Amino acid sequence: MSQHSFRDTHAVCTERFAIELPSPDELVIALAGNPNTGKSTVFNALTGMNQHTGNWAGKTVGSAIGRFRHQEHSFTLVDLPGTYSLLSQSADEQVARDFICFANPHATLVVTDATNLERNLNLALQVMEVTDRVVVAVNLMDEAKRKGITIDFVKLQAELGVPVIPMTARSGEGLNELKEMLWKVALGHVTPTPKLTTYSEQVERAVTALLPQVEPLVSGVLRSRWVALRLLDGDESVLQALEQYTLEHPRLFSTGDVVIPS
Ligand SMILES: Nc1nc2c(ncn2[C@@H]2O[C@H](COP(=O)(O)OP(=O)(O)OP(=O)(O)O)[C@@H](O)[C@H]2O)c(=O)[nH]1
Ligand SMILES: [Mg+2]
Repeated sequence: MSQHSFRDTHAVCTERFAIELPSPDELVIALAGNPNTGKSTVFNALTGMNQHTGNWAGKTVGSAIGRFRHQEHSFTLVDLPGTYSLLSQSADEQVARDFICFANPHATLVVTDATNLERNLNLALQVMEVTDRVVVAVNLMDEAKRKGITIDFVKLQAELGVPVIPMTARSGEGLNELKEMLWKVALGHVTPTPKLTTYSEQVERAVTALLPQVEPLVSGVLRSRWVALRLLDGDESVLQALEQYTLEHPRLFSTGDVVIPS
């Protein structure tokens, strides 16, 4: 997925997720993170009263949808249910996964807890496999300070390859920096270059073998490495979602079976 297509994002948001976007140049931001990291606090601080609850196709789980403006641009922010992993199974977690993986948002913000960074970064690393356009917010910096935790942000950003913004959402600290970075990433003024996780030699060999088959099916729609990894997982729920959300792209899974190397 190299170039961002506004048309695709807007079509998928409207048709699949029942999210009405007010104008054709609206920027869509997914707001993800582990439970209790301050996502809704960030969401409320950014959108104020300008929000409502979304409820999309077949899911009982709602997501709050809000809007804000920055640099003459209008943003729609989707506050997703907390999740530890994109490979999880609960209904809430599937909502988060489906939006991040299939809605093609202009940027995905992963809110993390500064006092529990190692566990929280697992989700960030997974999101970075799906899309380049990731911003990581390290929230609860006040708590981290209180506990004597210091974080080397220059190093963290270099290791991840995506912008990292320290913040204390409760007091509004870091919010302006966050908005500025979301704007830059959404419009391509900043191009993150995520450092991707390398798996065991066996898995990497299987991915390499699959890529030539997967690439022509998903190029321009999904990142082929991510799809190859999911095919290797054989996770039924992800595979179903892949089919469900890519029906408009008949190339996907319709040109014969992908042969998974053993
Ligand atoms: N000290 C401190 N508390 C915060 C900060 N941000 C959020 N909180 C608090 O953390 C708790 C959880 O915040 P939420 O915004 O509800 O977290 P969430 O990620 O939306 O939680 P779920 O939607 O349940 O996953 C609340 O009590 C917030 O007031 C912060 O920067 N510092
Ligand atoms: Mg919340």
